[in-house]
Amino acid sequence: MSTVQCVLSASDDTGVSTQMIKFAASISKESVVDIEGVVSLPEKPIEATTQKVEIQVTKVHCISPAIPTLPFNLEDAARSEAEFEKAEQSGQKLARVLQDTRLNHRVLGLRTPMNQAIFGGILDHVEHKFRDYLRSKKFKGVHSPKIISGSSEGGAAVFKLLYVNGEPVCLAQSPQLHKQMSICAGLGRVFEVCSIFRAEKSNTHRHLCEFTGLDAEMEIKEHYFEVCDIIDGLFVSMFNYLNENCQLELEIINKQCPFEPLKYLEKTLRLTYAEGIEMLKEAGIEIEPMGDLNTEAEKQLGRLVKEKYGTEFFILHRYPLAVRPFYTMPCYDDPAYSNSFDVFIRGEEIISGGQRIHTPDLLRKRAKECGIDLSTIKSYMDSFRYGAPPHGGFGAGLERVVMLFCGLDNIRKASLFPRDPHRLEP
Ligand code: ATP
Ligand code: AMO
Repeated sequence: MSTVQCVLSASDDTGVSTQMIKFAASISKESVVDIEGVVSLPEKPIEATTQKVEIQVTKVHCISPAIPTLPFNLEDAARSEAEFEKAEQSGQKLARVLQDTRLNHRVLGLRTPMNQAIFGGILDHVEHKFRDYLRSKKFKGVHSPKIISGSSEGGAAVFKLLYVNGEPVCLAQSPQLHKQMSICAGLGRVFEVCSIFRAEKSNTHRHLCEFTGLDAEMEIKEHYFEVCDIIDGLFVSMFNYLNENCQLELEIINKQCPFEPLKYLEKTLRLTYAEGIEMLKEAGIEIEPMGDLNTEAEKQLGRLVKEKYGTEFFILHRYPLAVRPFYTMPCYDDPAYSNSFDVFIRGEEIISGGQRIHTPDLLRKRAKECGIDLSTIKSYMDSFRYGAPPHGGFGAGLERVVMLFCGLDNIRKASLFPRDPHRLEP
């Protein structure tokens, strides 16, 4: 969507009467109108629009009026923090539109230039590039079931419901099990873009209860770095594409929520988990070496990596096995570690992945050790009994990719109709 200034000047030349001007002035803000007119150059540049031209209106017809009093003013919803601060310093009081108010009236809130840039541009490009790149590497798009018999990731964050026959079932926390089963079925390389359901209990700036997963799975020949190579090529080309082709959208977002362009290398940096822990230790941040990184440690590591290597996008691999899901392949040389990785943007995780266990005995052993009820994943376990190739893959969250690439402070800004523990509407 773009904006253009429309001007009505009463004269015999334009055919515009004073009555028509009165009618136009009575049309409420945000109404849908049909305009006819002549495109012309304005006398001076117009700041509030995205067009350099204006329209000298000759006819105006209101197709669908908006209610006279809107829940909030769109100009207020589109202001940057800097504008508020400037106004406050000069003693002016501008109306702030709180996040809940914007989300309660999402259809209206989505009409701000920033939201149009995100939802009418960036998100769609990210999804398109994801599919496009993977197809160019011979991945096939698949769709797996979202109603499944058990939790696909372990843990408590699972939505439970009753199936048509009364049997308890779950909403898929990821396409993990079925994307692996697709590889067992001989599909070679698959990807899926789908809804993912997580019964997250606490409200954070980066967790949603429903989000869009960007998942891929592939046979590997020798090493999980083959998966990292795909991630590297995919995300670097995606970022290059966004920077080259979405300049207007990024400028619009930057105007309301200023951010520094993402720093990334043409060949993505890979660090081992142990190297990451060491960097944190040298900076005086003590982390249990075989434990998981907490949110603050991830942030600090992102800062240290940026300082040392000049990148805000990197892969941290060879995680301790104990902090990874049951399906993760232990390292061949040291089973306390795993052939797995997380990928970070600006010190926050956007991707998890790794090599998976493809031998039934080891898989059963790890599932038991992780407290998984084997009866809920029977058909998944059986898939590995008919011969299964070594394989690996990854999953990213679409909204997180957009949030972090654009430096947004909240994932809700990258979700069209967000679902969080307190929000089921609209
Ligand atoms: P992701 O969803 O990004 O894979 P995760 O949150 O599932 O991440 P964890 O490794 O479980 O991954 O957690 C990473 C950090 O996020 C930890 O510090 C954890 O405490 C925090 N965290 C995870 N889930 C939540 C939540 N729902 N609310 C608050 N903090 C959370
Ligand atoms: P994981 O649980 O780390 O891994 O999720 C993968 C990616 O999904 C995104 N994500 C979320 N986005 C928004 N709200 C949430 N609540 C949320 N939780 C996760 C993140 C995260 O990196 N099966 C594995 C992936 C794999 O190994 O292939 C998995 O689901 O961007």
